[in-house]
Amino acid sequence: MSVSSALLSRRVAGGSCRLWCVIPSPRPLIHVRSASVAEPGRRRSNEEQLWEAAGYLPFTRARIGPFFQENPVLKNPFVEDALLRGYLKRHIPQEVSRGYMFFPRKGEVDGWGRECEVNPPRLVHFDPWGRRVDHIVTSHAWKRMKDLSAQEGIVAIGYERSFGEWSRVYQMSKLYLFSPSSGLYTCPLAMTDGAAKVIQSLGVSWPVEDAYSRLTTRHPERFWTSGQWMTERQGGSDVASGTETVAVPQTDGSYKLHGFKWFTSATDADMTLTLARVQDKTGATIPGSKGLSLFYAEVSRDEDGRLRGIEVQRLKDKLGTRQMPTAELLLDGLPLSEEGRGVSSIANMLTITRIHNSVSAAAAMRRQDTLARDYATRRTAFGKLLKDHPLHMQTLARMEVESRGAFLLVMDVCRLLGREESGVATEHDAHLLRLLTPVVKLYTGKQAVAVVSEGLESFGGQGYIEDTGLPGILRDAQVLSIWEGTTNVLSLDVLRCVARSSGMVLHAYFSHTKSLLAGASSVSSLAPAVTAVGGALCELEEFVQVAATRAPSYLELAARDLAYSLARIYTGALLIDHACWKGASPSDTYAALRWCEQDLCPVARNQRRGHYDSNTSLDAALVFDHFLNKGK
Ligand code: UCC
Repeated sequence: MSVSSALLSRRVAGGSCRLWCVIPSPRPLIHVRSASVAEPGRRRSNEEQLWEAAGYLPFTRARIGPFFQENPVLKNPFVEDALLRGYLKRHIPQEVSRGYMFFPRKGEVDGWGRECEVNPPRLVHFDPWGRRVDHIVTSHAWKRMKDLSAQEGIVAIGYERSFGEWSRVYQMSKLYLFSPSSGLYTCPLAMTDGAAKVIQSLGVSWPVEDAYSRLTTRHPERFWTSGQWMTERQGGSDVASGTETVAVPQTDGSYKLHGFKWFTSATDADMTLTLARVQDKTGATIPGSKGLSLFYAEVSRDEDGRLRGIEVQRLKDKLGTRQMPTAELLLDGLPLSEEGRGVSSIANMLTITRIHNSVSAAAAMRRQDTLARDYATRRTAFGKLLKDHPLHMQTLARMEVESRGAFLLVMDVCRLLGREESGVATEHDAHLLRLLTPVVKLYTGKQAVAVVSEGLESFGGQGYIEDTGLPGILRDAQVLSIWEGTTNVLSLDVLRCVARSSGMVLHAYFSHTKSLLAGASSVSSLAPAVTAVGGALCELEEFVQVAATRAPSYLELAARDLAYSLARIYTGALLIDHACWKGASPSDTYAALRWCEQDLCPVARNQRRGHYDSNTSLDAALVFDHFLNKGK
């Protein structure tokens, strides 16, 4: 059989031009490609002419061939998410029947989200006549996101409380669906929700009363977003000593604010909550946390279009979240109306924004899983679809387990928040909420980066191509472990709440986790998972007993591992509990089993290895090794 007839028979049999690559070719592929730029005057061989006439050289004469990889398709995220639907059905069945109301304009919204990414905000410092105006120009899509957020009640639902103690779960489920399509509009929404919570908890009075109604309205024309201006040049973590901004009392009882806010997200907000130190008559301020007060300020412009009391120095050039304006602001006489209680007052906002952050983290993982799963049904490699490669499925299944765990952990914290806000929380619930807020934020922030990165890889090279929209998901995920407290700062917050509650938060944790396990004690299919979580809980209790006898530095070194252990054990218990529900699927059981196979209690493991005893100097020596060995 001649080469060309062999090719013909293979082509007919395979029906795909990809087969050209795997059969012996008379010429290397590169020669075939170069035929489209044939050397002048060179006659094509008879063989080449024959192949071309038969149409078997797809890459000749600048033709790029007929094959195009199918892109992943985003279907209805609510319908596609079995765990979300199951969770809502279990807890708020009436909402499931209205489930399709989540995202009536899904495809359209996704397009706006993309537009926010490709048309990022820009800063116009001067008007055409040279006057300083500092306009932050945002895309049309960004403004539409604001209207949509109001209409869908993404903040309002948390305050309307139509679903009683489940209102936060309902609100955050909507946010979870909206977040990956929102073009980062979830950031201003997080701060808006946090500001509403602070105003409500401090007691509403004029002019904050009007602001509160605007933050929580469903009417786009009245809806306001809020900023949270905390971070100054000395850093975002150590707010207590890093805040230089001063508030100068005015004769009418208000204040003027002077300072430099170094990292203000969603700078196009209508109002903000911010921290400053009140100056006394001599101009002195009190240092540290005790000297900080919380202020409310409206962001407005004078008749010349100039921001009142604010100069926008520049927009930040960030790794991701470019859809959202983050600026450096010089506050020079910003009028303020209310004085509060500083850090402890803004802590309510931190709780809310940290929960929002966690919802966005779980949502980013889910979005990546959904896209990767769809792609696996479209992409063929090594002769079969990706979904038919067990190793690829194992990878996606591991991502799925992480995403499911994150979702249940996040929703459980939302459940606790809802209980607290609707007045049905026990003291035990309140302790659990305080402990789990930093835990869920720090753990899901890290998980999101890992899962989204893995998901990107599952697209091969296409995952690295900017206009697929996939790289942006990874860039945006990276902020989740940084914003609203880094992993270590939040680990220390875990220690703070353990200390301030004299251990009561841990007591609530142990008893609730045990009660979750108790419900599964007779379910044989879950036995390995129940044994693993039960064993890890015992290890954790032993760790706590030992740590309580040690110096604070011991616990500080263990803080991150402790937080991870709290997250993994509790999430394992939640997965087990969900798998015991009568509507659960075999996949729910499998997810619980897989989750519980990991090291659930790293703090016990590292304690046994002596990691918290005396190795701080060894850690430092390792990190600075090149300095110490210099000149040797
Ligand atoms: O601004 C930023 C960008 C906003 C973007 C938001 C969008 C996110 C959503 C995205 C979705 C896609 S980023 C700013 C980031 N900065 C932070 O998050 C701050 C990180 N640092 C901390 O969390 C620190 O631990 C501090 C600032 C809280 C530490 O301050 P202090 O003053 O040193 O802390 P103290 O002295 O321990 O606590 C002072 C008071 C105490 O109450 P009182 O005075 O009543 O005894 C504490 O119990 O504050 C209370 N407190 C808390 N209460 C401290 N932390 C908390 C807490 N987490 N919950 C409740």
